[in-house]
Amino acid sequence: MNFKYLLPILSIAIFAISCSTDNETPIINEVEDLIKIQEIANTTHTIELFNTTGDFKTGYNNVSIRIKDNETSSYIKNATLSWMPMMQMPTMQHSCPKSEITKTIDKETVYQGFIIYQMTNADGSGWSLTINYNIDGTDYTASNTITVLQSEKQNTTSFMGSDDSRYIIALIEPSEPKIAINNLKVGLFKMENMMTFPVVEDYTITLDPRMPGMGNHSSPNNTDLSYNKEDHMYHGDLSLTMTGYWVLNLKLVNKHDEVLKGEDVTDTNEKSSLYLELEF
Ligand SMILES: [Cu+2]
Repeated sequence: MNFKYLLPILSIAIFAISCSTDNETPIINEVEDLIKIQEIANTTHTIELFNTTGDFKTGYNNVSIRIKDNETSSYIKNATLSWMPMMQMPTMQHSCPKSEITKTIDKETVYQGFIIYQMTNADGSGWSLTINYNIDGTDYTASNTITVLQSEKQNTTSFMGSDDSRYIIALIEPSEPKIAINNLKVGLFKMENMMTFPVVEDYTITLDPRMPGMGNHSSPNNTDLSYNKEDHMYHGDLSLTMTGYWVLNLKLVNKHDEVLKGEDVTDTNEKSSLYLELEF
């Protein structure tokens, strides 16, 4: 056979092979209902970060993650991941509370976890995010700066308890408050050091929601928050009787019934020093 016939046959063969390879690994989109926050790339992979808003904000952030192979553009299904958010301050750096990263249930290419940014700079700067991951026994890392915007309302706060420990508390649910008894879900973490923020177990968080704009009235049928061993969060009933701005006055109580932070709301004390806010 003449060489000039061989070349087109060869290229058709290569085309056919690459087509069949593509067909075996279709690129599936499992993040259609999410918005991309940012990509963090290295030479081999691109880490894609998603949530429902497309922004990182102070407070609780539920994050979905995909790892794209830069060469094949396919998404990795069998990675194990961990992450380290870091804030660079003028004189030191610190991390924040975060979960482990697990495969999202019923998804092949999506992993998820949460990060609770307790602060940010006015322009959203200061934070970086490092993703460490392992695929088929090989370790990789990808890192970049991220933007964390300031939430309008106080949905998280960092404070010193009377036991000289620093704590971080964050509002998780309701993400869409309703005029109803809402399932209130709060995360509580101890700042063990600049990098370590373990969950605090078996404390109690008392709840007294008030509307400062309307004579500081409360609502009926609220319950204090107790620790749930299943999801490692605190749960209680939050009664919201009307739309508007609410202050959730809290007191943090340890296992020995000692109040570590916060005060009762009274005629002379409008607000606890420990509180979260919401508006709807
Ligand atoms: Cu900071």
